[in-house]
Amino acid sequence: MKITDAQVFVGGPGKNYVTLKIMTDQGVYGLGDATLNNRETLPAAYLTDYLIPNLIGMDPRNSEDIWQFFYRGAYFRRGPIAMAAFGAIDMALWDIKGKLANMPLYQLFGGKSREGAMVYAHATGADLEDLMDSVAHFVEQGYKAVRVQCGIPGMPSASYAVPETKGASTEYMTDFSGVRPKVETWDTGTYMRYMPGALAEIRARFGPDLHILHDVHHRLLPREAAEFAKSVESVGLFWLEDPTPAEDQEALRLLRAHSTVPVAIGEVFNSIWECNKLIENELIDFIRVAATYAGGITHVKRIIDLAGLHHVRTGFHGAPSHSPICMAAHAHLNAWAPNFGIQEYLVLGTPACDALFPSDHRMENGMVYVSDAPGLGVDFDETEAKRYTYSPGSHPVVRLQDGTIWNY
Ligand code: GCO
Ligand code: MG
Repeated sequence: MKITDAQVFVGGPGKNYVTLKIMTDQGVYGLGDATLNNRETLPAAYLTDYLIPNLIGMDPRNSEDIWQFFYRGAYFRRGPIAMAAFGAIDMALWDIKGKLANMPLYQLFGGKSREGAMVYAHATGADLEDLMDSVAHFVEQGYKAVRVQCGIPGMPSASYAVPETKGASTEYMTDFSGVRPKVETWDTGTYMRYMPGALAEIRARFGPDLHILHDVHHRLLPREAAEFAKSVESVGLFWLEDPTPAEDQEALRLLRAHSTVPVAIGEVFNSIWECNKLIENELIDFIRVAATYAGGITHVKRIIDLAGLHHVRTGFHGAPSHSPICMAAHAHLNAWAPNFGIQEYLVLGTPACDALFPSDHRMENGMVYVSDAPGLGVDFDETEAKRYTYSPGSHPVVRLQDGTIWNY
């Protein structure tokens, strides 16, 4: 069996999804997601210029060997661009494998460990009252878990992932007016004084059963993160995400020494080599990698298995940055993984997205039910794809009040 051709499409409803389609001489094709948010043309070029010419003629069933060929063959290993490109190929090869076996992927992994996989939504608000409305909206829809982010009184502009005005659109993370970023202002002291009380009010309003998550988005120093984690302990968070920039992994020992708050890290990691020390030293509770830029299903499965040895559960990244193809890969991994924790969930279910990526993975009452179709169980409508083109966008950048650049 041979790969005969592969194509890359960039575009989508409100997002530049990077979709790979691999064709074979047996008519079976596979789909992969190489979307690297706000840098989408780079994995697309890596695929088109270097990887696809090598793929043609390979046997698509040898997904492990193909993964190793590209990973080791690059010599300059890892990095989000390469790993997103390898990830897309890997997903597409697993999709083909499942279609050949006539089985949904979770069966090839070892079957279902659960019926539905719990997901969390993003509740946001320009202020706390606005956020409470947003949480209530998700609770009414049956969500059991929500990530909560709100504007901070006294903070000169919106803090991480919140709209600037009440009830405004949730398109707060990417500005598609070009590649020059808008600037947000951050003040750690204001955040640290306000947020613990706000989280306590959310807990008081919604009661003990709701799983509340909060994302610090890498903005605190290690000592500040330890103080913050200690101060929110009574809220009973499901997790505190990215309390510090994760380059300095030893720094988490300070947080661990002062707090039992569960910690989730890893959405910017692209290989097991960035996760292994955090996992082995049991400095985190949830690992946040994504099948897209952590090298696909083959590589993420290795991370899941390592995590399982150390009581670390999964909490895969599922921001709107990932297409439904990556989310389908996660749906299969989540159905199988014995150490599944939760899934961030934003993309599936919008009519435009469903039209471009038809699938019967189902979301109901805050749970995802995996599709039983062979392979990934998601398709790609190329006619629909013609409606979209690439539009450059950017994450905001963050500065302190005196102008110093800070962490987005
Ligand atoms: C999350 C993330 C995202 C990122 C985004 C960057 O927890 O979902 O922090 O919101 O900011 O994916 O591209
Ligand atoms: Mg995050």
